[in-house]
Amino acid sequence: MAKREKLIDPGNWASLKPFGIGENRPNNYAELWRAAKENRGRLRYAWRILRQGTCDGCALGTKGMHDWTMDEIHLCNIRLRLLRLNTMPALDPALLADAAALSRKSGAELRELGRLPYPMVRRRGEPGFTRIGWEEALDLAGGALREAAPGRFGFYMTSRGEPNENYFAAQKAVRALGSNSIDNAARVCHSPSTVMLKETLGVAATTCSYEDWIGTDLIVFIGSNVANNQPVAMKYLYHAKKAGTRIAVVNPYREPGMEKYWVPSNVESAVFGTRIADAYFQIHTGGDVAFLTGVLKHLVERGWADESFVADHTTGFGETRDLLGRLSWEELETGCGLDSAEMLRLATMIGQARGAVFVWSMGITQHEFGEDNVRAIVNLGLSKGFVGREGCGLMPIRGHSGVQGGAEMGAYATVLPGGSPLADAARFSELWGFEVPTAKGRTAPEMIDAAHDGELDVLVSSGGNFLEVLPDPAYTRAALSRARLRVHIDICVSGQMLVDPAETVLLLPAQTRYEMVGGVTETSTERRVIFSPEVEGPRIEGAWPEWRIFTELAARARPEIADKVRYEGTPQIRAEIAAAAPAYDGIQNLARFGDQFQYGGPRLCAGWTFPTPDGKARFSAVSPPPLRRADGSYTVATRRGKQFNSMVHERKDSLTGAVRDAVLMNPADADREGYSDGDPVVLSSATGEMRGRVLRAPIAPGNLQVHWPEGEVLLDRSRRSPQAGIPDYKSAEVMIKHPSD
Ligand SMILES: Nc1nc2c(c(=O)[nH]1)N[C@H]1C(S)=C(S)[C@@H](COP(=O)(O)OP(=O)(O)OC[C@H]3O[C@@H](n4cnc5c(=O)[nH]c(N)nc54)[C@H](O)[C@@H]3O)O[C@H]1N2
Ligand SMILES: Nc1nc2c(c(=O)[nH]1)N[C@H]1C(S)=C(S)[C@@H](COP(=O)(O)OP(=O)(O)OC[C@H]3O[C@@H](n4cnc5c(=O)[nH]c(N)nc54)[C@H](O)[C@@H]3O)O[C@H]1N2
Ligand code: SF4
Ligand SMILES: [Mo]
Repeated sequence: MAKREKLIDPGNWASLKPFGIGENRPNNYAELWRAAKENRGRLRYAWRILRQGTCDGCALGTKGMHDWTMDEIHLCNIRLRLLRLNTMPALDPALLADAAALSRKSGAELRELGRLPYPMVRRRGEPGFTRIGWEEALDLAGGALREAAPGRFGFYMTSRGEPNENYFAAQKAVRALGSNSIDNAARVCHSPSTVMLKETLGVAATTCSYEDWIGTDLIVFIGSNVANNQPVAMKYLYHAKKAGTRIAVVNPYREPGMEKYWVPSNVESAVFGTRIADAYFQIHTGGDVAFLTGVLKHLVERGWADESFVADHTTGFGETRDLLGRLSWEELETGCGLDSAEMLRLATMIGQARGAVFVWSMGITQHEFGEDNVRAIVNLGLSKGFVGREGCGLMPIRGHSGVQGGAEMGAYATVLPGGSPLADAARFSELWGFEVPTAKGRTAPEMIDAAHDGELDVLVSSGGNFLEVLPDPAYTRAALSRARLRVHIDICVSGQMLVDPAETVLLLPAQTRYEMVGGVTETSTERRVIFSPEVEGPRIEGAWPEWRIFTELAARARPEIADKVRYEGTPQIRAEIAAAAPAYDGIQNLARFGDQFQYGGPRLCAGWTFPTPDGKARFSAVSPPPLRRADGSYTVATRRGKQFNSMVHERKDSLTGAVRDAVLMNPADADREGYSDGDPVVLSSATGEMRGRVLRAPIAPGNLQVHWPEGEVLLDRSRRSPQAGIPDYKSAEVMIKHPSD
């Protein structure tokens, strides 16, 4: 595959206006200034974190400010915005004495108070938190865990910043307590991708490397907005385009950053911008199965599929082809809102490509039919044998830096370390010397259900903020207020901590990944296990590494197995990860800055042997889901703006121009309803109402988008996907009205 890049390439310029004057685009130099100002007093520490640490933002993965894909600086404004979480000093514990006053603050104001310095407790009837010692706090929580039956506690972990070592120690501690009820943010993120890739290919991770993007014939982005969410990926795309790669985007909204982008550190792109998408397919929200199946139908009917690959290395193609024959064009067109000619346009791009990478993200997974969406993508990839070779791959691009490792370490209610099924518990019982349960644990949303129904005595939440990351905040708030003991392990204050205690709320201060003695590892989207050393700098006196908090909780609850769950440090945890998860063999040798390995090599399924029972990949016959929208209603998806998940950073998203309460609406819909830009509107669903302001935007008609967490009030918590149990964050049915109506 040709990887030679053109020196300059005006064909890919976004604009002849230098620096994209007048366009919505982030100002990266202002971001640098801002970071310097925010971290003043701790600038040297901030700089060491950037230079020596593995980025704690998204899951592209770095060593310091470099990576393994290109020979350039790797840094973006997400990382700069997150720096302060690592450098800020401790807060004054007296500030936590008045929970009601704190509840009136925004999430950003709470974070800005500073780092949690000591364990704090608040009992029912008390106005706020008071300091307690670690011993007392651990005994209190350990005692409650000892008394609770294994079905009556749940552990959740964010993926924000979390290293593999914390996940591994935590899941082992929970299993030592006799339960599999430990889950992490991967559940609400890419869980349908992992479960379906395992079922269809026998692997549960991205099959290729980022370098497969550069110079391949085609990259297809489906429900993924890397311009906002993995910004350095835009640099990879700049290089890919210069090497001749074409890019197609399947998305209801014409993401401005996916159309054209100004890569700040590449002179040509910084001045003239880069045209990213060569073709844009604006389907209906939830229209992916219909659209991609239509594309597949064209590919198969025109004889563009790779028949020998399909015959020799896959099963299930017969049923899929039969189904394609039965599905009418009309049905597929109505399902996605685009006509068969558009399906043919993408089919032609795929048909002509010698290699292609399919990249997908939350627009695919966060649906009631997330698994079917992933199946439809895998079908397309398999039809051309676009897996296991150079320039080809299936890539569920990951969000949080910790999220790829979270489930692979077993911090997951449905699998053990290394993705082993719960049925393999006996192997782990032998390894660890205590009985590992086989019953499925509660997933994150199920923990909240259990708490709501009075069936949870202890809820331990490491980071995250259920009030802002799950549908239906009123329900979540009620649930939180019913768990007898809540333990929040965190680095700063968040809204969920302030919900009144049923009996007791404990706050336990954690260290960041850069503070942890012995260093830590994270796993990136491309399965690279990267060492991140301890970075010299100021420390929060009372904060503990999380692995130690989890293991101490288990040790206090079950003193008889205390020595089986305790560790001396992160090197010992890594040694045990290598023993528990064979793919991670090698992690025990990572000890210095720059140490890393890519498990499975650059490409999984290389040589077309699939680790499935019969060695073949599987097609799945998937039908488009029924369209459920009632007359006059709209489908609303929640999206990201200038934020890092529940942590909102800015009122206005500089890529889209949307302010926090913007309701992105198709101009024809806005005209028909009589709305101009900025007009106040109320969106109402069966769950709740949200006030917003219309922003006319290039989005497929009948579809709306709002930011989350604000949009969480509209979402139906009972809509979850069948296998992975991911909440449907991307298609709520709403009516729209003027506030005075
Ligand atoms: N700056 C920043 N970076 C982040 C994060 C952040 O919050 N802020 N979060 C991190 C995390 S945890 C994650 S998981 C990733 C998320 O990264 P993304 O998945 O890219 O983020 P989202 O904004 O949720 O939306 C994805 C895209 O799906 C589209 N979409 C919505 N519904 C549909 C649909 O039905 N079909 C299709 N084809 N497309 C649809 C939306 O228009 C949007 O462009 O980003 C990570 N990186
Ligand atoms: N409506 C809607 N909801 C969604 C989504 C969506 O697209 N739409 N996306 C979902 C997705 S993809 C994801 S991944 C989840 C994210 O869900 P989570 O991972 O649960 O949430 P975050 O917002 O990333 O968590 C941020 C909080 O974690 C804490 N924190 C920050 N850094 C650290 C640290 O280093 N250690 C510890 N222990 N705590 C820390 C802080 O309290 C901070 O407020 O949200 C999901 N929720
Ligand atoms: S693109 Fe992701 S990994 Fe790279 S610097 Fe930005 S947040 Fe970090
Ligand atoms: Mo995510």
